[in-house]
Amino acid sequence: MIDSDFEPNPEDVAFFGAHGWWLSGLILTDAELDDLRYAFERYAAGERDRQLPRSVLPQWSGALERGVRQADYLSLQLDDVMEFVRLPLLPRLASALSGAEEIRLFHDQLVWKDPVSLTHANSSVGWHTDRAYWRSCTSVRMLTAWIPLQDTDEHMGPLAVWDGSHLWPDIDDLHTFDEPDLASLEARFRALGRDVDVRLIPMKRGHVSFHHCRLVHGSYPNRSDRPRLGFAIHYQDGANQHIRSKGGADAEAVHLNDMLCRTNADGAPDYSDPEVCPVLWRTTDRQC
Ligand SMILES: O=C(O)CCC(=O)C(=O)O
Ligand SMILES: [Fe+2]
Repeated sequence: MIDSDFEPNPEDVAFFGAHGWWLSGLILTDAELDDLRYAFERYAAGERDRQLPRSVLPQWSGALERGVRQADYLSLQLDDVMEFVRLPLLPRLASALSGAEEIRLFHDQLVWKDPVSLTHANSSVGWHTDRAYWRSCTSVRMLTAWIPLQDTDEHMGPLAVWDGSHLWPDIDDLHTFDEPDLASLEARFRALGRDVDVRLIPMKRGHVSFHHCRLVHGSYPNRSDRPRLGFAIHYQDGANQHIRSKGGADAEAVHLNDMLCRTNADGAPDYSDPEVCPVLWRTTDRQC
């Protein structure tokens, strides 16, 4: 049965705190997921309801030659996707799991994996942390909801995590989403004495998983005969702000939001710009 009013209990919150991820029961309806899928098909066909404030990306980015492609900011371009992102259920769960009283949108991304074929032999997503891409953020409590658009069993490249790795000290620079050699990345951490505990999270359509921004995660190739679509909604807490910091190789950390958000009085990107990063949940209002 679908439980759209689901409330996490203290054990769920403690599980998220200890493991860095959490899997819901069936909480999304067929109608919600059908509308979302239809919106993604419209996007693939080149349709948009609105344009981004600036054109910052091509229609698809990623490793198209390996069968992995991403589309960003679909909520800002398609009304039905924004309607889905604004449903209170998922931001409410993000608030409960992270302990943040206010949840704002930070970014969203569709990851589309074609089935394995001769040309698309390695459609893995490299082990990475989302935090590595968010070094321009003050917050380390940010988190992601990952929503499969179809039943996603262990052969289809479901989300995979390194259990408990959000508590490790040395994962903040792991911007290796595009690095398909999963075994080498694992070997690097095993050599440091880390206990890499890979957990696959097979999911039914209607399930949602959440992961902490410091949790190492990725996914193996899609060995089914159908595309694997996963929609990630990335959340920031109300206190999050832009900060100047090093992003890797001495360059300053930059996020695409820096090109899209309005600037504050100091000229820094304002991650609370309601056009780009709307408030999705406030515990004090119970709903926005
Ligand atoms: O869809 C995937 O395989 C990766 C998703 C991901 O990196 C994320 O949701 O943060
Ligand atoms: Fe990620």
